Amino acid sequence: MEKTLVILKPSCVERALIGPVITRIQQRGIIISGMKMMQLDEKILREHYSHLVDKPFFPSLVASMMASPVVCMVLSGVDVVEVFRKMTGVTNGRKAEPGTLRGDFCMSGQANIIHASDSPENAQIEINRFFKPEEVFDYTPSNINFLYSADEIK
Ligand code: FUP
Repeated sequence: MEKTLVILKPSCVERALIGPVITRIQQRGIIISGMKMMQLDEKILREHYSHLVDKPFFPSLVASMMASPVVCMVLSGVDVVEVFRKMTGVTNGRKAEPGTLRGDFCMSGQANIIHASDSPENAQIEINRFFKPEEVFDYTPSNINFLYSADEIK
């Protein structure tokens, strides 16, 4: 089943929004396949945000991502990368649609509570960056037949 990498950022952890965000993930029927708290450092953030290192906001982005521990998650589901990007909403929380996680829970383009992989290819790279293989659990939840029809998961 497709997987995506999600980070609940310091703006999520410090604002006590871990619970509400996880509730929305589970209410949607997305499977949690891995989850751990981590303190990120500059090395991993330079890799993770390599497309942004030349931006003027990069130092403040790195500082914001190191301001507290984060919660890293691997989520599984059919088309989960696309589904979860839609649930996340656009980068700037002020522009994100109500009903999205950013649109409901934040007001910032940097303190925007959550990271979500933007393609299946990047998801695999990002999962390998933040998780060891033995930290990702490829189990089938007992309610799987109530999450999908048989032909959707064959
Ligand atoms: P997204 O995929 O929505 O997380 O967006 P990007 O990969 O473009 O940006 C990654 C992070 O850089 C954002 F989540 C927050 C930070 N950022 C800023 O701090 N300022 C900006 O103007 C744009 C992005």
